[in-house]
Amino acid sequence: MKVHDFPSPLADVWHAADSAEIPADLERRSLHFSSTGVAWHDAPGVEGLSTPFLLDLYRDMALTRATDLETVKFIRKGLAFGKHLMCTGNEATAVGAASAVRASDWLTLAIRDLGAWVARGVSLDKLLAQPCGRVGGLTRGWDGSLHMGSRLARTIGLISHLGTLVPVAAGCAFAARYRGTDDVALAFSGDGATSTGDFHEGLNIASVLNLPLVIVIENNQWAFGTPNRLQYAVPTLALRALAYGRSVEGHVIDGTNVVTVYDTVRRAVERARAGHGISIIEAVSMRLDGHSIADPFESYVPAEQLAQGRERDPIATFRARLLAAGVVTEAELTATDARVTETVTEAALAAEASPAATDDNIEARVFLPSTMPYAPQIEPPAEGVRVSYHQAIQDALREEMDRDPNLFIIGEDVGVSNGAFKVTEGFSKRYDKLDWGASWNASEPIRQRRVVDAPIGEAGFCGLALGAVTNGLRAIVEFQYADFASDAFKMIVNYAATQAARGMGPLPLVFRMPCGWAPNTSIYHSVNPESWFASTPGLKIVAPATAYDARGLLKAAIHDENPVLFLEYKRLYRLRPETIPDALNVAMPEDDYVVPIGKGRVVQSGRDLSVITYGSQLWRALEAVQQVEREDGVSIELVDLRSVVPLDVDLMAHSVEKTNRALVTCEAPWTGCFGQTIVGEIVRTSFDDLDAPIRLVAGADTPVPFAPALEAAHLPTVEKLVNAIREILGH
Ligand SMILES: Cc1ncc(C[n+]2csc(CCOP(=O)(O)OP(=O)(O)O)c2C)c(N)n1
Repeated sequence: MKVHDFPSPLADVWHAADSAEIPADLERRSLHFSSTGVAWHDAPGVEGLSTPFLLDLYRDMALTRATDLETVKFIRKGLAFGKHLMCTGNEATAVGAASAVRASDWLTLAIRDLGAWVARGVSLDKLLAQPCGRVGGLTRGWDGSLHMGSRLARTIGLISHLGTLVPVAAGCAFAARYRGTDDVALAFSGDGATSTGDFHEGLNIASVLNLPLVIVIENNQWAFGTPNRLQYAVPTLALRALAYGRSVEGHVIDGTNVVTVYDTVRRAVERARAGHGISIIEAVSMRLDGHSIADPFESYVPAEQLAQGRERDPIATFRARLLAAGVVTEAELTATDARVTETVTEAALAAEASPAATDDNIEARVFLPSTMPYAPQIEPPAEGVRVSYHQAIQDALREEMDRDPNLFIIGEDVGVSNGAFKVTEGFSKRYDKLDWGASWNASEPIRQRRVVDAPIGEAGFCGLALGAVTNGLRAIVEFQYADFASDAFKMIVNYAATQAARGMGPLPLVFRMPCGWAPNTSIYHSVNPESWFASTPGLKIVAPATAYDARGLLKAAIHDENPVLFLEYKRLYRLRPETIPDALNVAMPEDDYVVPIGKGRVVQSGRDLSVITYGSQLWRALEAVQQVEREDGVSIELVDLRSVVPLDVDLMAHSVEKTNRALVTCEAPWTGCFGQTIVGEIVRTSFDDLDAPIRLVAGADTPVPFAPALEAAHLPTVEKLVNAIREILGH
């Protein structure tokens, strides 16, 4: 693409980027973009670095290559399995960049970053045991070669979903700054991964919050089988830095020269550490092997391009450069090569000796144990305060924010305007001393720390929260409506839910999701999202229907070491206690308490039928139960499960054992709703106790409509429940 006549003040920048002979120019000089314009900088020589350090860089690249090759040998011998993605060609970028940060900085990795592990000093035994599914691997057999991380080494391994880790890296940087340290986060990304929305959302939020972040784009010309020219339409990816803000800078550098990478990243890291802004470094190289070892890449990569890439092999060229500069001898390099071979051979033996991963109880890996600071309380007290559902959530949040200075809230509009439903009313003033009315036109930067207004982009702010929590904070993410959680789906199901299985330790994060039907909310603001998430192990899901449960479950969720989805029902928010039916207008104890996650409650006991539900459907169920009891003189037990995952299977079984009849109801549409899972559990545990078929009353299989008559046709109304209850009782 040629854009010489680009009609804007940025024309010179575009011109420089567009006409640069990449990669040829980059051997000699690097291209730099900033808000002040474009500049070329000479590539650094080896002279400024000590010989031992240069030899370390050489050794780490050689160790990376040798470990990669050993893994392929393992696969051929049948010791390792899964597909291996080689890093050949990328050693200089991974090793150079990872050597430019300190141990307390965070790294998030992309596909070809074995070299970063090596530079971080993580044992090769672990790196080789990983693809063999051995106990000695970083995930102890729970994933293969790439998807491994180490909290200890402050390194977050790739999850499969590309782009996801840029917001997560922003979160690591957020937590560093939150605690007042000067640590930074460095995120690696492939060139292809830059096309994802997450990459953009992460950069945007990091730039708005001025976080200490460095991005290294490993531009190896190909994303699997797609060449760059079909991936993006800018002359270089680093040019995009200018779109993210005045203090964001871009560099295009030779990614095959370890010294250039090291030097550029080191400067960018210092800049980030000093609070001067984000840098996007595009390190240009060539993928010298297939996407994976199963990929016949020579059938689609032009032979000439591959030959050019092989001439620029990062290890061979560095060797030649060191010798040409006269800083090391051939003998020193040969001795280093011999040590590399020896180290990898020893590591391979150790990996082979590591036992294969087996486990008697694989489910124990899904959730980490949690300790609650307050007494668990299953039943509400007879006497105590009665507040609205909204007030109960707000009180729980405020009390926990008061207690734990490491707890923060992030979401759209939660600060300046107190949140879409005003749940965080006054929080911004209380915790961040932000008085927007007085400071809206002041020139100083806006200070938000504990109550953070996020730019619109659920993946961006959820990812930020995930990174911050991985780096030691606790977080509450507020979604404006649960419906928008679909924009953050991979953050929740692919990152948060897998944290424990990936061996990355606790993830104390609550996703607050205002959900469910309320009058006229229709298609996009009414979802009951539990079945989107319940089939993903690793997420706890709670669904309180009373103020008492909301307060107790929110506190339990905040203190849980695992991600919890807190479903809050917006149609219940503002109901005043005096208007609430007695059975649901439950009192709260004076003292702090938690409602244990996974424990339901019998709202009223009965003999003839068990009505089992959760969430706001409890309200319709109660009305229906009371009507049938009144009109037909029967006795019905009403069970509120309160939690969806884990599910209180015992409570349901005990109830059905007593009544011998069951009706399950939930508000979500019929097909695939969580009510179906509940029915399945009752069949599994209580089939022999049943004297009548189980009935399920759920929403109709339509989107939620808008007009009142259509709403009534869609919803599992009191009338539909009454009819179903009578049918079962008449069986
Ligand atoms: C969001 C997402 N879509 C698709 C894939 C499948 N996939 C795995 S690797 C890859 C190409 C990655 O290219 P790039 O980001 O340039 O990294 P490289 O492999 O070149 O280092 C694709 C499409 C994925 N992992 N994530």
